[in-house]
Amino acid sequence: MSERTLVLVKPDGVERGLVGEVIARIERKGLRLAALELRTVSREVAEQHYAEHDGKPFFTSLLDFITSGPVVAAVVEGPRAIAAFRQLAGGTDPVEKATPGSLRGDFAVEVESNLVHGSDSPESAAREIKLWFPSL
Ligand code: DAT
Ligand code: MG
Repeated sequence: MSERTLVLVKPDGVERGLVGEVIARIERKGLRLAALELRTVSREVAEQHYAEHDGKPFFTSLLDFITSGPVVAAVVEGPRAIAAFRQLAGGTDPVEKATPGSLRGDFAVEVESNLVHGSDSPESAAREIKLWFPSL
């Protein structure tokens, strides 16, 4: 059964020229791109995207970061796409939780600028795809 997930290459990844690396790993894994676009995120969309973190100590800083430069937003599809991309991404903390071989494990150090976002559940994926790509 095919699934869809929302993937972001965050501003650090775009700035560092790692968009191709992320997309190559997605395709190599056996997932497909259903949508792909370079975007600058508004504060409003950023707040909605990260609504679950509203009130946490890092929320304002997270919004500042995600709106600090262009991101690449993608809808990625394929069997088990949600969990498969989370595996490619690695854990949230690039040093403590992401293993070498994962995107964050290989290319990131700080928790906040951890290169990529991927939806964490079917409910999040549906909500995030609607937010980023309402016409899909
Ligand atoms: P993930 O992106 O792995 O789904 P999350 O949803 O828990 O992680 O958090 C969203 C983002 O917020 C995460 O990618 C980086 C940032 N973040 C999470 N925990 C943080 C913390 N303790 N300090 C600073 N930034 C944090
Ligand atoms: Mg998350």
